Amino acid sequence: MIFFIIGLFIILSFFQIKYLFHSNFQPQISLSCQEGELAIYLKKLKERVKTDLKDRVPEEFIETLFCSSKLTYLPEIMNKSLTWRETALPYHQFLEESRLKRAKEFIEQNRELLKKIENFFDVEKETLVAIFLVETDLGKNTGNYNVFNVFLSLALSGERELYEKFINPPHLSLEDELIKKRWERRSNWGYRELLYLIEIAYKNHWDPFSLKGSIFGAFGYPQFVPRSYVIYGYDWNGDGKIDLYEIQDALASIANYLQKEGYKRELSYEGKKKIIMKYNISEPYAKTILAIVDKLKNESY
Ligand SMILES: [Ca+2]
Repeated sequence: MIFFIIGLFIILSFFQIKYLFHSNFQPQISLSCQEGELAIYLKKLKERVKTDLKDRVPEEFIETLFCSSKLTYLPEIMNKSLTWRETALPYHQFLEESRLKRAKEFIEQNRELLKKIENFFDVEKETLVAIFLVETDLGKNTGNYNVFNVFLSLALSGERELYEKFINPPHLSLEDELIKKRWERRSNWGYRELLYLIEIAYKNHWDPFSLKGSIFGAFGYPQFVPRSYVIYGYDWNGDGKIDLYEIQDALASIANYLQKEGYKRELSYEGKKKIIMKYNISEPYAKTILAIVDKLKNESY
């Protein structure tokens, strides 16, 4: 009997450890440019960034960033990036009456501003507010991940040795060609976004470590990644800065994004869906946005 209990305990412990490792265990590894096993990878990345941002960002700025005490390697980001399934997200919650009511109130409170933006970009105010609602719950939830460390981590996870040491669950082996391709794409993307972020931070005098966002580095009310900030960010209030945490700039930036991708008020349902999927490449997302638009236009709360 005693052996049975010990055996059971061992089996349970094993499952618990396994569960913790795969589901909740999210290591954060502090990085130092001076010492530690990751210093060599950090240095390599820093030199690559310096080369790619030559003549655009001074080397001293990059040196300071890559020696910050806030640098952290988050292996979970690459892991999540490889397994993310947008279709599994509970978008239906955004069609709950209480949320729609708040969206409607938001339209009432900002009617004049929304109307001006709508006419200027030819994007309905309901579409702007629907995106604002789904992305950040009307600005309530803009994410808690350190955006700089998110892109730094994706770039570092592109080092095969680091991937195999810190991530590498059996179902995401780089021996699998499809996984390998996705891994390369995701780390290259993270690296490019890191470059954009460093350049934006330098030009705008931001501390990039103060920027918080989603697990994949989307920040501000519209949840833009740094590249989107550069291409679609819009200074609506004319203070010389594009501030995605400021309501006027944020709404105009969403409108500018959609317009630049071809959105027009007169487009068909399918036409609009296609453009919204350029904002977020997910059909359930686009359908949810359009369902919210329909309710905001046609129902009173
Ligand atoms: Ca502004």
